[in-house]
Amino acid sequence: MYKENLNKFILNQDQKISEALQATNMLGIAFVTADNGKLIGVITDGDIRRAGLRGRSLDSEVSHIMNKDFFYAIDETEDADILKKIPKRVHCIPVVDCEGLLIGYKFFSELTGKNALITGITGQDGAYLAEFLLAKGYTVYGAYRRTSNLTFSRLEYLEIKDKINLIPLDLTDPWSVYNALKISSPSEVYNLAAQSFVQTSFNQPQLTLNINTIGTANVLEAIRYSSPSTKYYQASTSELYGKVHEIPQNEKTPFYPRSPYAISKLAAYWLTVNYREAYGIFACNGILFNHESPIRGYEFVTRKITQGVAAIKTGRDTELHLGNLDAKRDWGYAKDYVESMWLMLQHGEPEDFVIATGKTHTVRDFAEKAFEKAGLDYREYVKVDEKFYRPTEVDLLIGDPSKAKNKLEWNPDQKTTFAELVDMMVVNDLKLLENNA
Ligand code: NAP
Ligand code: F7E
Repeated sequence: MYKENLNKFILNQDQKISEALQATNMLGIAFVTADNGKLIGVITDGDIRRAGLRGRSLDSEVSHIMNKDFFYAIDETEDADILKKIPKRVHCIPVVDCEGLLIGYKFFSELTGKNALITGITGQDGAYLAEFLLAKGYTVYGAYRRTSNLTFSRLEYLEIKDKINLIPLDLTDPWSVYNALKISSPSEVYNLAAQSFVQTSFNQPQLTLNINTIGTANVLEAIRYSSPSTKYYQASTSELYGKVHEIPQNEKTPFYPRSPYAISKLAAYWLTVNYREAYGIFACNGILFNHESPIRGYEFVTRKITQGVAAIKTGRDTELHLGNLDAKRDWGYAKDYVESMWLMLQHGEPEDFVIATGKTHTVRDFAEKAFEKAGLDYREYVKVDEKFYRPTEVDLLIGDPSKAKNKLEWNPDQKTTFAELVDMMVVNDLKLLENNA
């Protein structure tokens, strides 16, 4: 019964469903995955015509999966037209393993590779990444946590709030993570949510570990059990290098974390590597150096400085209290950096990448430039206050982004410079305070 009308072809993971359908000229389709969840072929049609799998053919009985609930009519047309023609009751497609056993269902949109789930959507990077993915045509699901004073101000600032499907999620609650995956059925997950302020991690180490480490395990577990072909981005950090062993720092530089934040992110880094190696999940660490913007949180030093400059310039304040002015950071622009997150998940193999400008500046340099932009001399306004010192400091960070340059074609030399970044942030904060006069 299977020998007739046999259509053989291999569906490559990057192929669009429309191409697959054109190749088969079929009415129904089931996708076949390997043990690690990767798509390796298809079985076509409600009549159980069989597709070959990398030259091998299936021997087992598969007819039981092709019941009429998953049968639908499809033309050889563009995706949007296909979608319109699918009967309403069909929401997903059966997925079978190499033995022909049903192991789950995939949403149609998932197979077209267009759904992305971003945790930490209310944060700086979440907002810029959502803007970037929307422009690429993705359906974006943004996960936010319940707070008493919920704000989507960054999404409103970028005028994208209405374009995002918002899902409640707390990274520390495994079922909410699982549920978010179920609702969004993503082909890519960007795990950006975190307790991200280093200073706070010294006062709230357990909370930091819970969110950043256990939270990461929760996302990876949910992917492993419910959606193993979903690609995963982990927001790793230059803080892993801490007391640096090498200058500049690259993907091979040993880690020496210097705060509970960095330690929590170190475990999350290794969880990501381990799920890649143990379960074949397409999981990448982006080791991003500091990146800032006009929507950076006010507690981080760059925004604290630019807001301070604006407050002094507009007569609202007379001094700015800072901690260690000698700390050196490799600062880039957040909007440039989110592109690299996406590039990592489009790369042929899951790997880890350093993203940095390759240049470093002291906090003093930043303050000097920011005050200068407003026509002020920082030495007259900046006061050093030891309460902003950290118990253990990261003195010097400077990244070597050569691997990202070569393999992802992400080139910091074509991105926003340090001087442009400082200017942009000062101008924005001045405008905000002037408008708020
Ligand atoms: P951010 O502005 O502080 O945003 C953090 C996000 O995480 C916020 O949306 C926050 O929600 C959310 N969040 C915190 N706890 C959560 C929980 N328990 N459940 C769900 N969501 C939670 O940070 P960012 O600068 O955008 O950074 C994004 C990621 O990159 C973070 O993981 C950070 O550690 C990492 N990273 C940042 C940099 C950088 O320079 N920006 C560099 C390297 C790595 P609320 O709005 O409710 O607080
Ligand atoms: O501190 C010094 C401070 O808080 C930068 C996070 O996004 O980037 C960020 O972590 C430097 C430190 O960022 C003040 O001691 C001086 O040396 O802006 P920050 P961070 O700690 O580098 C990494 C890559 C992340 O992953 C994190 O999530 O500035 N500093 N005076 C000060 N810092 C603050 N916040 N406030 C001061 O008054």
